[in-house]
Amino acid sequence: MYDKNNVFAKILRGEIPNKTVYSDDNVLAFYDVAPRARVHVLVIPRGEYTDILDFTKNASAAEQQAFWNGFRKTVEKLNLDNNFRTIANTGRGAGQSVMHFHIHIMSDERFQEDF
Ligand code: DGP
Repeated sequence: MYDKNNVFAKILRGEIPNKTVYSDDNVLAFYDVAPRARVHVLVIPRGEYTDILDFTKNASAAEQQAFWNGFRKTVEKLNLDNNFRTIANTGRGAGQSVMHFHIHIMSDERFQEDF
């Protein structure tokens, strides 16, 4: 069940401010409030999906295509020189704390050294 009061739903409604990187009719990308890399951005669909499984099962093909277009445009705007990591935590057991589907984009020079 999607909770309309999760923080990303509030961000989408403009009830919580965000530092936007990219926005269109289907997608919002904004800086993570607690960055764990030099660049740490979250990309979310505007539709109400709890996680990547919900999104890939229930979003229309058009929504899914629009999401990945927004994802790519976000990466291009960030000028990461094709060096970045994507993470989609799924389920509380894997560390998902906000139950609105989101992809982390993280980039940091120290990623060369570790996993
Ligand atoms: P996850 O653990 O995968 O569910 O990631 C949720 C991320 O959301 C976490 O890195 C912190 C970030 N976050 C939580 N609340 C806010 C907020 O109000 N604003 C922003 N910009 N990020 C938030």
